[in-house]
Amino acid sequence: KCAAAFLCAAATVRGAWGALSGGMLYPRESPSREVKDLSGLWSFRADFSPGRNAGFEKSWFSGRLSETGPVIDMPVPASFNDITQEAQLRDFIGWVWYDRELWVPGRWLSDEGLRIVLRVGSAHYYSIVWVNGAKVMEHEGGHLPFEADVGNVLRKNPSQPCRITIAVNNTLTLQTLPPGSIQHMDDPTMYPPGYFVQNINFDFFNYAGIHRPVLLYTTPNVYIDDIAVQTSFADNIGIIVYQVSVAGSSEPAVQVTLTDKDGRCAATSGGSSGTLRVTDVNLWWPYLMHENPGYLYSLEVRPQAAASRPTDLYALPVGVRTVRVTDTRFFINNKPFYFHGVNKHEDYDIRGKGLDWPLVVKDFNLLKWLGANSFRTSHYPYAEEILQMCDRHGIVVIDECPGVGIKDIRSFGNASLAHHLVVMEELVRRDKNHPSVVMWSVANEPASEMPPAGRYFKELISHTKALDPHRPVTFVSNSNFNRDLGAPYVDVICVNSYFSWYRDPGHVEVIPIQLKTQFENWHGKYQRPIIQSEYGADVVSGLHSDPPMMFTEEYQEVVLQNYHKVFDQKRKEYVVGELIWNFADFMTAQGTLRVVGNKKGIFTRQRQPKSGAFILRDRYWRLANETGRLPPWTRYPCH
Ligand code: GCB
Repeated sequence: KCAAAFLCAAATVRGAWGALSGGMLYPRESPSREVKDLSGLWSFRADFSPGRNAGFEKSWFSGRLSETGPVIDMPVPASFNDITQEAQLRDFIGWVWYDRELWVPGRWLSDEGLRIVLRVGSAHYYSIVWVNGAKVMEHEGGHLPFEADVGNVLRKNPSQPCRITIAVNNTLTLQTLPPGSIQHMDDPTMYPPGYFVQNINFDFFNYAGIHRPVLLYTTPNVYIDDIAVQTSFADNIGIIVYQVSVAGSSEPAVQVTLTDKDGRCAATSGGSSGTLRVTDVNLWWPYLMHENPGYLYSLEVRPQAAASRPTDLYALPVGVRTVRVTDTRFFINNKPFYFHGVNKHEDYDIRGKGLDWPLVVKDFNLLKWLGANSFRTSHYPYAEEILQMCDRHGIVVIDECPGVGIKDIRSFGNASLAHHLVVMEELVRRDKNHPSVVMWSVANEPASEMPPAGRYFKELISHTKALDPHRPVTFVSNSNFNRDLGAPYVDVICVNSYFSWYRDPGHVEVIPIQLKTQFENWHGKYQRPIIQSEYGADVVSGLHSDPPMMFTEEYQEVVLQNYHKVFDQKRKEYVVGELIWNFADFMTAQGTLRVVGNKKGIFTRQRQPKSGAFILRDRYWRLANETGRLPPWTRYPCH
């Protein structure tokens, strides 16, 4: 099989799974750390050879990419799929190659006391990285960062520019997250020789490439490798339990200072672990729950190196808040919290899933306009920069891993579980200190009624709780409540349903009875709080019909209103949240059910509101005014 070779190439480089080493602190500048952002234009070539293996056979990494064949300009960060006019590249499966050259500052190279770290914010899906032709790292999985100390490689050739080569393969297998499979079409009367497609079980375009910034950054050789904080409070005293791991020294003394928003010292401590107490603490509150949401302190950590060596400094933003779940309520800071929010995607015209600041800021402005206090990172971890915005603006996050489309029984085996556990470790390692993250979601709509799902989710959820005992864990279900083998292990039931859409299309009148039955069944059986984690209807923006018909703006409105009636009854009992599917229209694979993508957005893909957005806006501000104790001047519509 022609395409088998490139799968083998992916298989031979696999093996990076295993114990995680080191922390994954977000690269921040400080007096001891410099950051060089390599965003911009890289050279690019997709390997269209039949086996997709020419790059390895001909060692494309050993010189400039432009020396081994034609290259095009490719922006980083961005998905490569929509950058050119070629359908072949849009739908490409296999290895793509990026490279660029840069000069590393001379003082970085001459200072042997510095580490120089190369970090990729995320690349989809399997990546191999070379510096000046020497392999420095491999990573399996999109949506999460990976890095390596490249100081030694760079110092071998200080007078030459440095060349970074990154090969990325978007092939999915039954053991990857998300899973996928390659199907070969062997009938020569129907398909050309070597024809194959990649099948996926998820409803968003499988964008690929280098999706987040590539950075070079420095730290001293004795450096802060990781910090973990756990917060709580008693009366007006905030309590921050911290743990610092310092690398490069066997017994470092550590000095910790907490400063408030105005830069005033709020508490100090010494030692690599300890407890800080803050009097008259400003708690971290969600947007619309308090007049001063998203309050962040800064935890400045300094290990004491030998007098002759430079001292590292890392400043971690810290929000003091608690999260707690009972069988009917979700509490933040001991107050009942109701999620009135959205599901999102990292998705936009041209750049696909590439991090894009104008889009990020526009989306936060729209969330605030809408009165949304939360979102789920459906269906994979979002950029750290987005979570930092959530921390600062008080937007609450359900942080989901890329466990989407687990539908094949072969994806519940030991290899899949082992990889899923590593991905959860990577996710918790990256996001554990974000006050905005209040719950982990380990999967979306897996086939959780299949026999192996019981053991799979039991292990996955208990492992996640062991990684982080302080946050609830869920997965998002659309299985039958009675046959869901994972539900017994979750802290909060998250359920998706599309009444009057996929079932009973056109019959909005069935929504109230079916939704009420859904809630009563799930709560009756599991005695857990419930979030309606998806509901909605597709709208082709600008289509109208009265009485409403599917795909018109009026139909989305009336679907929403029917759901809302039942939410209002059940939120008095045990429903703790509602998240619309979806915040904005987004691209999907082509198919008979999709009109240039999924149109269930309340905003178009270009972020213009459909009429459903105004229904939701009225509702969310009403909910906020009811539950949030807002001062009058912040209330809609004056906001
Ligand atoms: C779902 C999925 C989501 C889809 C959505 C839909 O249940 O979780 O990924 O996009 O339904 O619109 O079909």
